[in-house]
Amino acid sequence: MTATVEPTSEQTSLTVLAACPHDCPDTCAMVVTVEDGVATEVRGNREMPYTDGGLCVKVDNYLDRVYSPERVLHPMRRVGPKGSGQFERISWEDAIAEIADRYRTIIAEDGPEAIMPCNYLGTQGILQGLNVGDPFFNKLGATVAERTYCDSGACTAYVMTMGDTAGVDPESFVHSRFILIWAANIMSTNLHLWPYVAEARKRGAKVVVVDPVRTRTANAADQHIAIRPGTDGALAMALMHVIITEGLTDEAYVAEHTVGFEELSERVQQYTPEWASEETGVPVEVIRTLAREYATSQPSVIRIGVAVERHAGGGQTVRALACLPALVGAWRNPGGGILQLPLWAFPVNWPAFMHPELQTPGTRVVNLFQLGEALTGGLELDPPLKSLFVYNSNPVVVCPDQDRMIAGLMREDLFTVVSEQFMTDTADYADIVLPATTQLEQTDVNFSWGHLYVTYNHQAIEALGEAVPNTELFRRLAAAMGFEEPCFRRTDEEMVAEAFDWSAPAMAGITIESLQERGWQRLNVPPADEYAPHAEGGFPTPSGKVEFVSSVAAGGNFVVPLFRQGSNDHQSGAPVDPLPHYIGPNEGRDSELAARFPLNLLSPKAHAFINSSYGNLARHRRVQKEPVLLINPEDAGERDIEDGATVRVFNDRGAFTVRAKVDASVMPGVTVSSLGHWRKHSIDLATPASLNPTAFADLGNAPTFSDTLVEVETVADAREA
Ligand SMILES: Nc1nc2c(c(=O)[nH]1)N[C@H]1C(S)=C(S)[C@@H](COP(=O)(O)OP(=O)(O)OC[C@H]3O[C@@H](n4cnc5c(=O)[nH]c(N)nc54)[C@H](O)[C@@H]3O)O[C@H]1N2
Ligand SMILES: Nc1nc2c(c(=O)[nH]1)N[C@H]1C(S)=C(S)[C@@H](COP(=O)(O)OP(=O)(O)OC[C@H]3O[C@@H](n4cnc5c(=O)[nH]c(N)nc54)[C@H](O)[C@@H]3O)O[C@H]1N2
Ligand SMILES: [Mo]
Repeated sequence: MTATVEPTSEQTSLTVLAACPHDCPDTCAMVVTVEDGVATEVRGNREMPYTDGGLCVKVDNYLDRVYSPERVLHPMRRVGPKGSGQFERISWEDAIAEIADRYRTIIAEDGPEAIMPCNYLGTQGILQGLNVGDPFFNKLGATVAERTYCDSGACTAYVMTMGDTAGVDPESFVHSRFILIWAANIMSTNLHLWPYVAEARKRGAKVVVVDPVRTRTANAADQHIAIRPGTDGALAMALMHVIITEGLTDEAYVAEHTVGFEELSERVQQYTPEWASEETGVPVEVIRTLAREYATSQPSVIRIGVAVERHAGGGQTVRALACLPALVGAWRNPGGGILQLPLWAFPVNWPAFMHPELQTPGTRVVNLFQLGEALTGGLELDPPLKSLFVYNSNPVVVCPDQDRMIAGLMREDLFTVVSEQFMTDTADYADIVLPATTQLEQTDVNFSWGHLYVTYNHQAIEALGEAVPNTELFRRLAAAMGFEEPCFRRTDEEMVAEAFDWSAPAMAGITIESLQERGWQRLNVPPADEYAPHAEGGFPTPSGKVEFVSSVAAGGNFVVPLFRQGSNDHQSGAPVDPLPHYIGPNEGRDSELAARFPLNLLSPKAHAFINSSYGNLARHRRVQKEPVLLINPEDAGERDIEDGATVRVFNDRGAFTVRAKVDASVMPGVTVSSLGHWRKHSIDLATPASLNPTAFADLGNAPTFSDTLVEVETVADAREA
């Protein structure tokens, strides 16, 4: 297999090693066939053990994306009213000159903080991903975008408890005797983990899923525990209560490798299974049995999904879950412990990509969840925001508070630039649209947040039209702004060389050349069959132990720098109780709000989209089908909602209209409408984001998407009228 970078005219057919660009734990190794400069096939690389030649329903059809007639291929300037989608083609020179001119004027009149980037993980490689614009915006002095969409709260909680350890190698799941999948729909969102879970089951493991919804994953498991959204912390605390009061702890492991067991024992007294049952809706006996089986079936493993953090007490829930494996000594053997995101195993050279030293200390920080408020005067901002630069993200669909976001984007005095592959719901509101390449047209190197392999993505084809990679976009912008630092002139090849600390122990045996040659390489860690990273403790916390009483928590709340353009000088520092505890949902069922809005709305990931990406492509939309609202027959009956009826889902923040799907797979009190469908395809120009709150969870400024109370009513369908 050749790992060729540039197809040449003499070669008519070649294979190029690539890697999936998406924000997904699987980070698949891919092989691209290129004939006469045109990519004709994208498939999984069979040589890579973890992803094993498989792709998913999204990326199997990646060529639909690359060669879509809807690709944005040239810079464009808005000619119609904002949001009308009317643009004219302009040159790159004119686009860059216009941006630089507007920036100079805004900086002169209002200061650089009137400009703000808005980005996330449309592409997640080290070169083209989360941090690609950070040096530029840090140097510009722009408002710092705090981007805590995903796992920020869980990371804070996890680091507070166990430090930045990778946790359990997913490939050692085959050795687990008890697999507890908590708020993760693996069959849709982490497909390549499932074979390891299935193999463990074949060897006798029990698989339990904790989710308000009987998902595909829950269906495939041995047991599904339906839990009220946002009450996971109560269940986790009660599990510790049972384990400690029934003497099911691993006393020696606790004594040697943990801190604060006595305090924890005292703390969990109040969290009885009876109390937790009231809170969570899970029967008392189910809680007791789960605790006993989890503790005594060693090695046991917990796989936590990102969804566990998306409510008011999400951080403390992860704190509690992270304590459990140490309590029962699960870490002693391969396949025991917890898996959140093994990102920490990769010695990524983050400072070389974020350049935090270019940031002026004290620069204002605005969290992206508050962007709608920030753009419409709801936040007291001086200077107000005058320009937004969106790349790698589609905030209209993925950010809460959609109605205010749209109102903000409609502002005549807001200069909005969007770098995109497609005319998304956000790009429609741009003043300038810039064309971005897809993964086949760019170079990248990837860590993974779901396995322990580094992957390399060779550019397979020439860029289509005038599309450029994000790295090139920021080189052009930096040159136009006269930024002289060497980091703004680096080539992609130089960036690859800076991607990792190649001398770190985890990179032993991995060089740029070997990686380019093979396309993937496992980090230098023990084979999965022998890998028990914390059998002898050695946690990267200040004490070197699992901290039930967290010394880091005692220092207050914080956001991991990765999520904040590298800056570390804006930590909120709000005091945090150093012992795990239960925080119920903001929008709880006993609240005054619940009297008006008695149902909870979840907006989990769609099977055939990746966040809102692919939400425009015909084949993916056919697989995903039209957006629906899942509602339990009991709740539907009370509201005279029939299957297939058009319903309006609403709360004080907004409303959207969809078809109802009456479905007992969701528990009573819960409704579900997947993330990712585009606003412009909806019945009345709104998606679940119009109902989602901007409130932060308890730790790491995480979102509270699952903490959304709504009411549902039938309406006459405008489209049928
Ligand atoms: N097909 C597909 N795969 C993806 C993505 C995608 O969009 N589509 N996105 C990728 C990204 S960015 C991420 S972060 C991961 C996320 O992957 P997951 O963590 O699996 O994310 P979700 O699908 O949002 O939520 C998983 C489950 O959590 C449940 N849930 C929601 N709220 C609660 C709660 O309060 N308690 C409990 N116990 N369960 C709850 C939902 O019902 C859902 O079944 O997936 C990645 N993979
Ligand atoms: N209601 C609700 N909201 C959620 C969530 C939820 O569960 N429920 N999940 C949250 C989570 S976990 C996440 S991770 C976020 C995801 O939020 P985002 O990272 O914003 O994800 P996408 O919606 O896929 O938008 C990415 C955009 O980047 C573009 N893009 C892709 N590659 C490139 C590139 O190389 N260059 C440029 N310039 N653009 C590119 C794509 O075309 C796409 O439009 O959403 C969050 N929002
Ligand atoms: Mo995510």
